[in-house]
Amino acid sequence: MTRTSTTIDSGWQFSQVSSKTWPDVEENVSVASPTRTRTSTSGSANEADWVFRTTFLASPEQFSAPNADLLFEGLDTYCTVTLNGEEIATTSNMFLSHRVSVTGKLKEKNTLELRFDAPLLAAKKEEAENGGPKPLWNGDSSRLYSRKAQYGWGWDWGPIIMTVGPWRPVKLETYVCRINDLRVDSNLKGSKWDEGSLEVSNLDISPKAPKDAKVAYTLTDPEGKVVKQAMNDVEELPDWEIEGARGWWHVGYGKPDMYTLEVAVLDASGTELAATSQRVGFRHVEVVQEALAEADGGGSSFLFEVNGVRVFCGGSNWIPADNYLTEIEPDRYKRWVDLLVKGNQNMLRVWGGGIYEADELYAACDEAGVLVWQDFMFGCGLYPSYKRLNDSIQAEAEQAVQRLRAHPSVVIFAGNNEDYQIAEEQGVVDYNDESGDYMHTKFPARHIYEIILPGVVQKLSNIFYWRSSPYGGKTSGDLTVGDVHQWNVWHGTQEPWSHWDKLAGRFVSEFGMQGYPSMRTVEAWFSDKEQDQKFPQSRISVNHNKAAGFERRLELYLMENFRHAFDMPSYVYYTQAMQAETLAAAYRLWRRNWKGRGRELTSGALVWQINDCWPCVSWAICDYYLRPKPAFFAIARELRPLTVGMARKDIKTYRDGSLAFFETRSEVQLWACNSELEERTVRVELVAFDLNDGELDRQHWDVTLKPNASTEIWAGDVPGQAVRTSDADVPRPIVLQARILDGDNVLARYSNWPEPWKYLTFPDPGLRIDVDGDEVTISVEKPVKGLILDTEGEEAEWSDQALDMFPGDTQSVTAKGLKGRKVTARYIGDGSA
Ligand code: BMA
Repeated sequence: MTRTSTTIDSGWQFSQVSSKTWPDVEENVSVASPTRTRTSTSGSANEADWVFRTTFLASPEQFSAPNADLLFEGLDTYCTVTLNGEEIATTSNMFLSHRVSVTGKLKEKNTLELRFDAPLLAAKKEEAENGGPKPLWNGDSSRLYSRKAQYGWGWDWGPIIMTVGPWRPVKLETYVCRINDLRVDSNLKGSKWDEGSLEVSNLDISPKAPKDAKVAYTLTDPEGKVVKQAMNDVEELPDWEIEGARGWWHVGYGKPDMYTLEVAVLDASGTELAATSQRVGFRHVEVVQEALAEADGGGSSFLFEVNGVRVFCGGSNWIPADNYLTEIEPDRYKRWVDLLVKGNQNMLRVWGGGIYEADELYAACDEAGVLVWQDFMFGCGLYPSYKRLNDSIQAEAEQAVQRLRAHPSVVIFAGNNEDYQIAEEQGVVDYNDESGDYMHTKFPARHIYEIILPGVVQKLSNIFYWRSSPYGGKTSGDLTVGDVHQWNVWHGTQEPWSHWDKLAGRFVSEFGMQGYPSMRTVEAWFSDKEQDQKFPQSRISVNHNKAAGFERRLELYLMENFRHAFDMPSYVYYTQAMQAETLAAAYRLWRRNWKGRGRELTSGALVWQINDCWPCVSWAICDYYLRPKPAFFAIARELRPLTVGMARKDIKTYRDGSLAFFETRSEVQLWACNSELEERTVRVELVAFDLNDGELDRQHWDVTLKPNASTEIWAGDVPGQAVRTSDADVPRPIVLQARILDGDNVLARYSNWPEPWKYLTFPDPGLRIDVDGDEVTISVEKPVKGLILDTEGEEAEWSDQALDMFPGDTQSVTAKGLKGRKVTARYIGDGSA
């Protein structure tokens, strides 16, 4: 007897059936067609009902099969499903897949109809009937009552676009029996991390396999060679030890090797009835929270240890890659993960206001050795908790965990995004209440985050569960326990970026700074008729930034630091340079806090955000079209295995009890970071250069860098900088460059400039750019800050950007596709402002 699986993915016709008549209906075509048609919408589409209709043929074989199901992998969201005029399902959770038995209901020619209620109206009704509006950040409060991707209600980086439709495939499946669930736990241990174990603890066959059925298990190694095999009775589940197993190693520490487990259910005659396969990564992950010394600020660490290696997680937050999820071609996920790896990042946080992502994203992370932090889909709100909603969430969580636990990349589940933070803001959390009975408190969703979700994660996986991001300590903002979202740069107290060191947390799972996307992306906002709108304050430009108060915030950071121009290309340049500087400083200062075993004072920095869901201005470090902003490269430099860092502080000391008598010294601290597991002996060189007077000082240290830690190298006065005794004493414009050298080889470099740059008078730096095909060689006679390169016409793919240049230190970058064309350059002090 045969199994079949047919995807019903074409021929959908859809129409608006709302009783309301909206203007511009023509434009309001559906936004989630499975045919990947780019469609447009306006606000009113959120408030219309839609019907999707298709016909499909059932073959004689499918027709007579003992079991036939329609599998809806994702219906967005409030849907009534009708097959041949008979209602067969109603749905209200976009994150669930639905399997509906249609045995005996198929005809030769079948009509399948999906009627979607307007999501906004359905959510509002749900809200009205179950407790009414509750506090939230971003969007309409009805979203808290809806199991639909929350960002569709609009976010501070995305428009309001509430899609409807079958957003994942619809399939007709026929079978005798099928594998409904398979749980495989794998682990790695041993002094050489080469002893793997694999345990199958659940094989759910539905309907029950026939008597005398057998199950064949085959494990193959990464090259496809069979490592283990068994032919078992149905109840007999494999529990295997694999000597000499190749571990799944995270990026930077080895190969992310994966095995494949194939499972087939056979009847007594050996005919295959059902089969499945799963990739298996042997790895051991722990989230370590160890007490830290009081001298180090106390509290506890929050770090990931993979196969015995403690990891500083330098990575990004991820939002859905499109407002129209059906638009995302599978390869786009891989391209995003390739970018992440190119940026030397090792962790991706799938944020709770989006979706449990496509398998392709996790598969790409598995293949690349990228660690995934997975939120459950709740964000920025005081969510309700009541029976029907809880049941839906329970089912959603079970499906998500069953699907995602098979990915070695997934190392943590977090209950939500910022929901404890908002509860604290509202004064409704009582951390002394540990009764477990939360549904009737003012913070009912504790029932979801502390009872339902951990229950599911613990029952169905061995993955670590954390109740929220951020969470831990006295409040979710506690810098000494758990993770934090550090938004006191940009939001909050709007600190200067030089304060990142004081703002460090044990694990910073969010922080960010906005920057414009590439001018090429900006150009796409304006039609031919709208060219006069191409300035930062135009209505069209402002529409492309959804963050409240963005003008004030961008300008605050620009004004404090730059003399800047305001034409569009200049605004693109200056916001990009500012974003690059801000974010690189965070990674640099926080990685310094990774001081070795027992002193992991900061163990992670995940930038908000790597991607966009449409072409806009946001905190993203790469835009919607996957164009990296300069910040992407600046961060990549801070996450190389070897880096060197400096911090410069002015220290003012008063004497004689008077404010009139003081001394201001400029101190510099110098350190290096090494993420390799071996210590490394290198030369660190420090050069001081006065912008007006030339080189002042040059010194070096031969030092051994600790393995997988930062090493402090030197601290002292900025060479050549006099002590100032009056506020009228202008400090000399001394730029410092530190490099890690291995002979003539430059392993790392960093320039430290006197800030703010707005006070500096920039001399002509004697910038020289030589192009040879796709190779670009740059040299200067005087230091240059924030060099961003481009070319006219077709864009090139740059290997580096936002460079600081120093005399006597030529740098080369490649620009794929440049093909010898002329390079344009912008830098701070280039005369544009
Ligand atoms: C965060 C996120 C998002 C938001 C971002 C920028 O904390 O969780 O909700 O987009 O800040 O404001």
